[in-house]
Amino acid sequence: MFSGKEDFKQAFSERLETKLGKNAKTATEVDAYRALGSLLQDKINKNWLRTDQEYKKNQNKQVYYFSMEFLIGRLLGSNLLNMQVLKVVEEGLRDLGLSLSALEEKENDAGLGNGGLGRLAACFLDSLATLGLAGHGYGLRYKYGMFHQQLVDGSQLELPDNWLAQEFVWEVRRPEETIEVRFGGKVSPIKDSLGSLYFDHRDYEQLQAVPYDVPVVGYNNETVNTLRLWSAEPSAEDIIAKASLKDDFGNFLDHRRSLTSITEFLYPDDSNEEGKELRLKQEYFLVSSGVQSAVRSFDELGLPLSTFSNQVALHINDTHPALVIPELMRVLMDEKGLGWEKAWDLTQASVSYTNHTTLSEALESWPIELVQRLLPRIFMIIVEINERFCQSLWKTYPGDFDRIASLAIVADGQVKMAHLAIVGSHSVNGVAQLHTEILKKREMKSFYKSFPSRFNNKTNGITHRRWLMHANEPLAKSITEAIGNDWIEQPGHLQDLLQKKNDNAFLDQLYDIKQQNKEDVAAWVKQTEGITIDPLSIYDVHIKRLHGYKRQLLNALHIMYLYNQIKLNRSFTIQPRTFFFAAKAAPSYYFAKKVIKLIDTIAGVVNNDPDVNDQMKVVFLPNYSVSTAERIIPAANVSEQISLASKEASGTGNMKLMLNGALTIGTMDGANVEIHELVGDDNIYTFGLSSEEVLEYDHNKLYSSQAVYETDERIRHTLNQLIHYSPFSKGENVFEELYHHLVTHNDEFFVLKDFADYAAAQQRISQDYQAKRQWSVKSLINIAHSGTFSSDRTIQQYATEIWRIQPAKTLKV
Ligand code: B1H
Repeated sequence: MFSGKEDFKQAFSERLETKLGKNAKTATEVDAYRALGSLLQDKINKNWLRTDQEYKKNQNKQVYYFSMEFLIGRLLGSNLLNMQVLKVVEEGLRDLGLSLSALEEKENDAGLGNGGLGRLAACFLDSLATLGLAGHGYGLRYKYGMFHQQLVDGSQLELPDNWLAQEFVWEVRRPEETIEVRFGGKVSPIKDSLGSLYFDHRDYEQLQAVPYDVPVVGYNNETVNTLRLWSAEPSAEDIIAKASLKDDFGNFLDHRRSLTSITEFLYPDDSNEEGKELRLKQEYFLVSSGVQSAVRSFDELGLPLSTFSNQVALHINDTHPALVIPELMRVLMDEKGLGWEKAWDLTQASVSYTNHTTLSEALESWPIELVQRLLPRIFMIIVEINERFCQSLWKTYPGDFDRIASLAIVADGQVKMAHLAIVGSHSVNGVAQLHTEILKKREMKSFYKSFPSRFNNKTNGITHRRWLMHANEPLAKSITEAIGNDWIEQPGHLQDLLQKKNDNAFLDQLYDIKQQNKEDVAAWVKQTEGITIDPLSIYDVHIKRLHGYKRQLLNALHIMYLYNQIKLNRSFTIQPRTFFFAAKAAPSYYFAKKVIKLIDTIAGVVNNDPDVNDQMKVVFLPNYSVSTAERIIPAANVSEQISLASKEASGTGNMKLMLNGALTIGTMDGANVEIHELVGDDNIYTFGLSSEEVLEYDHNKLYSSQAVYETDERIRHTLNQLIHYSPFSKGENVFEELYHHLVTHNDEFFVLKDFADYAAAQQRISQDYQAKRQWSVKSLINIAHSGTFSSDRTIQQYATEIWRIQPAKTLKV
């Protein structure tokens, strides 16, 4: 790489000069960032080419991970880390009067995702490359990523995220690998002279999918995989055809705009299906370009088509890319000439599917009319898949119309994407034990009965390289000093930390590192938000998308309650706390936006009231992003994971916070259940209804929020402050709907039901935090058990149990 600091300095200065015509004195920080990125890209390119050649030479099976989202964040820091040149570069830059962390700040976050699902895809890529596995991402190169959030008078304002305005130094445009994608038109079956059937597709609209490849650098090895992001462009023929209509140049421009609009922006609706035509176009655009490109790479191997599924695995990240199934069928039949059965066997054997949610509002289904109009050939294939599937059901359950209707892929005027994904794949997995059990026992029960061996669990994971080694360098360093560096490549070794449970010097060190991180955050909050916070207070962190089921409202009401206690009873004191929130609401999610407004209002009241503000502060960090998470997580003491049990499929923020020594206050939901199992009762604060109880209450309509409201005086008083004159309502009726949601409309997410138990758990935290040494031990136990949640573990399981792949032998792992 670089033979030393001086070597780096020379190469860097040369690059500044040759690329930008600058030197260390005249260069801006952005210049320096771009020069550094381009220099690293040179180094990466060598291994990138080699990795590709080795995979081809060894005929390694290739995994293509199809995802509408890759929330990769910044790449400079993690690439430097994985390439093992962080120190050399940092010191070299310092000699030149530049600060690496300042340059890192100049990189725009690649915010090509909503939240957990997209970030998971990014962590998986890091682990695939690190384990030397041939796994690549297929995604979309959205011109505008996740919107920028601003708070104006406490209300969320969405601003476009023009992240490509500044050059994205890591991508390489590869026009020679362009793929044609077709929409619309008419398809008719035609018999040729030999009597065989083919499908004639006319009057379609043709688009070019141009790939932009981003290298994915493995940690301390020679593997560089590819994240291929597709961008929509009008095809050359189309431009010529339309441009020749000279008198209609305006129409031509409109046409061009409508074509390129496919990859214009990321849909910002986390867990909520909008059903927009453009979204379906995006999904098919990703799927068609990815499938065709995977098949093209397979063709280059010169192997018989019958070996396709030994060479290629196509993984779909939720149902959004489920059209991979009919698209691969189309290519295998219409372009490669296979018959239905052979094509179907290869398709099923290649495709695997991960489910990420059981929320009914997030389940994708598309109107028949739309699918037929936009994708006529794909629709024909879906109908045929459905026919054959229903016929097989009829054999097993003759006469059972209801069952067959409930399992059908095409029913009620809709194409049900989850049904398509299950039927067309060989593996269906949930993302945490509890979630997979719920899929098997409830949401997908009938499918599970028909294909039990298809269902399996793969508990999510996170890359400890980004989330510990990069985000919290001092902690990583101190862990290595304590137990050596085995944990870096085998995160299970973090368990060795348990030996340090009674080591006072080490526990002091843990405490001091956390304290320093808290001070850094206090300085940053002061600078960016103008709020003074106490670094000795408990940092209580609730960071994730805003959604009813995630229950930010429960946390907010509890803060109001604490505020009231202190105000009413001057001898009542609490262990000082700073409550952090960060959350984006989907732009059309009215309820979620009201909760943001409430949190901001509470912050205004609490932070400006001298009676309470030496004991509590509330901070809403705007524009939650990967970079914000990297700042706040290392400073957290308490991790809020308080979703209504059964609703959060897994969660991954819970894992990142645990890895950084925060203690979880959480319901027995998603992966919290597995955290609890690992750390034991004493090292986590669990509360609330269990998932069975929730399902039971829901099923039998047993819950009455009104009854809770009437019996619990604390709740009644707090809720009344939303509608009566109070410091929070200020006599206006801004929060009336929240009140009615909770009281009149029976509180869909059981906030009132779990309130008392939550308050009690919070009180235990306040008490326990005072025993400083004991708290550090708890924190250590959490860190020690977090190795289980490394995405290296998760990816190893996907590799052996689903994709059946092994590392390339000739690359250094
Ligand atoms: C998750 C989504 C999601 N589940 C629809 N489902 C989307 C659904 O744009 N859309 O239409 C976008 C995202 N995201 C999350 O996945 C779960 O809620 C988390 O519990 C889980 O940890 C994460 C990763 O598995």
